[in-house]
Amino acid sequence: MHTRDILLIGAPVDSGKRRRGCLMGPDAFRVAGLREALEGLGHRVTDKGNVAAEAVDVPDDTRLHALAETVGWTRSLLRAAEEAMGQGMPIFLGGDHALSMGTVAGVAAHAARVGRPLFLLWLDAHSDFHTLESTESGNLHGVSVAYLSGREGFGAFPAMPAPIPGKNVCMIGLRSVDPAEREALAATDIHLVDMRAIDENGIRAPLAEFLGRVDAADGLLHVSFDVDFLDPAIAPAVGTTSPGGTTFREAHLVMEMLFDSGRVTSLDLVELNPFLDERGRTAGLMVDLTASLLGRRIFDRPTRSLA
Ligand code: HAR
Ligand code: MN
Ligand code: MN
Ligand code: MN
Repeated sequence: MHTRDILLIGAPVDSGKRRRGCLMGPDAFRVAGLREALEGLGHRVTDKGNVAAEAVDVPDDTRLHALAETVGWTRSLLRAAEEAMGQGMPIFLGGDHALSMGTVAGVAAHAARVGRPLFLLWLDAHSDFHTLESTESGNLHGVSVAYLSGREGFGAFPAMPAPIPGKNVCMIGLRSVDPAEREALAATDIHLVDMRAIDENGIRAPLAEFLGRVDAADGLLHVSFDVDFLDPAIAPAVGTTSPGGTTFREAHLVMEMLFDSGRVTSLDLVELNPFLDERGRTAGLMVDLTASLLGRRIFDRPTRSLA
């Protein structure tokens, strides 16, 4: 199997919403044995410790929760991600989904510098496609994809180095999309795979189609994995649960297909709130899913059937 240089980078971002606890995520992933699981698959793993938010001089905004702190995280993670891309495959241990503004922006800067197109796979119940104007909650974990797509109105944030075109973005697992997000998404060519499409046609076909396009373009692929992609019955440790999520096997199949594609060059693990977990079960599941993404499998295909 192809051995990879993997960098674990803690991003204890807790500013993207009001309910606290995601700052404990990086250590929960460590305690759940992420490094050991990946080393067991033959990879070289370096734990770089945690990044800290840059101090910034941005006035807070009463409509938006913790704007200045989130801008500070975006700046520091942008630099950390761009640097890490030159060293191996970074896995960003969140932290809430606001962290992806920094990590994906840094990955995009790297992709632009090496002249490769960047693709983004967003595994999430939510589309996170609000702007600073359209958000009703004021929670900035709900604006990340809009920022990364280069939408207007992110004044206090660093300019998105290389906005990702909609045709290079695929969202899978959607089941909670606000009206303003729905309207804005309709004007893009982002690939939208909601839970109904998964119920009717399965999760394999749309992912295979997207991975085919990544391949054809010889692209880099960033995967942003929000814990609420999973059904809350199997992954309770998340602040914004939404019923009707993906099953244990659907999620593992996605990870196994991503491994087979050989395309994933960076990964976010976000929205784990260990304060809400049941004896480490959600953290453990996320570690197992990450292991599937990095080569753990039941058998080498194909298996013999009884037919
Ligand atoms: N759309 C809602 C809002 O803006 C909920 C966003 C929740 N986002 C996450 N990450 N939990 O996907 O508040
Ligand atoms: Mn999200
Ligand atoms: Mn680089
Ligand atoms: Mn979500």
